[in-house]
Amino acid sequence: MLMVFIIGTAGSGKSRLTAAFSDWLKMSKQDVAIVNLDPGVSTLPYEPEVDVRDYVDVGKLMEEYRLGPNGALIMAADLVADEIDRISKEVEELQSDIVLIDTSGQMELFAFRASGPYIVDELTKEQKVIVYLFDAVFSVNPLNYVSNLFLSSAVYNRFAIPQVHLLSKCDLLPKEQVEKIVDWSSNKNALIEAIEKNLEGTRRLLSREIVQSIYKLGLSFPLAPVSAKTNEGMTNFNMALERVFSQGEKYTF
Ligand SMILES: Nc1nc2c(ncn2[C@@H]2O[C@H](COP(=O)(O)OP(=O)(O)OP(=O)(O)O)[C@@H](O)[C@H]2O)c(=O)[nH]1
Ligand SMILES: [Mg+2]
Repeated sequence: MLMVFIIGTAGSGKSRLTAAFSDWLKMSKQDVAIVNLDPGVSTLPYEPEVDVRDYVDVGKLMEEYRLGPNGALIMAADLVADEIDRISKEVEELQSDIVLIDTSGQMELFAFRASGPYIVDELTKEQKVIVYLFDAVFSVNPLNYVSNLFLSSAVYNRFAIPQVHLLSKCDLLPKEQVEKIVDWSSNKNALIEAIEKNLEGTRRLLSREIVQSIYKLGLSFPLAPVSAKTNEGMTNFNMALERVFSQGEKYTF
């Protein structure tokens, strides 16, 4: 089994991509299952085989402990970690070739609290990959793009497992804009040029230094554009996962 954790900032398209990619894989006769790890979601665009909401009820936590939505979500993330043995048993029983795992809307709950890496470690011992989504509309501006680059490096720093980077919702941008962002992702000079041209003062300085540091660390984040609406880029997404699957832990981006 290849376990694919889909991560990205709130609203970046995780759930819809999970649904669309699962449908696409089924059409290509692949054996796929879905796990919903978002305890806070009310409706999903797919039917998950394993659903964390069967274990944790955020509404009840709010009532019982008089918590606000964010406090309840933090508590829910920790309760999911407590239930990990039972959830893991369900996941292990799936025996699908590929398991798509939709994660919390609020990325920081999954990526930056201790429970996230614990859940990823304990959920399964099968091969794992993180798919990090850059929301296309948000990434048009170099300042936002660099902030996202910084976040995806922070996610890599937390989990230290192979990571694939996608530009989600690419149907919402004109083709030239998509190409420009994809170019930033693989061509440092193009990105630095955009920073120099569009940003000023501290923002320019900080953005430039963040990019230089990321490159100095040898991290690279080539982006593959995808759309859950038009299915553009699904073949490339699948090929990126197959590369991880065949190269295992040796795979770096
Ligand atoms: N046009 C277009 N819209 C998309 C695409 N993917 C997602 N959306 C829309 O973007 C919004 C958020 O999508 P979701 O899939 O719920 O995003 P998410 O990351 O799961 O959101 P949270 O879990 O709430 O953080 C919805 O209105 C989707 O219909 C896409 O590829 N193209
Ligand atoms: Mg979602």
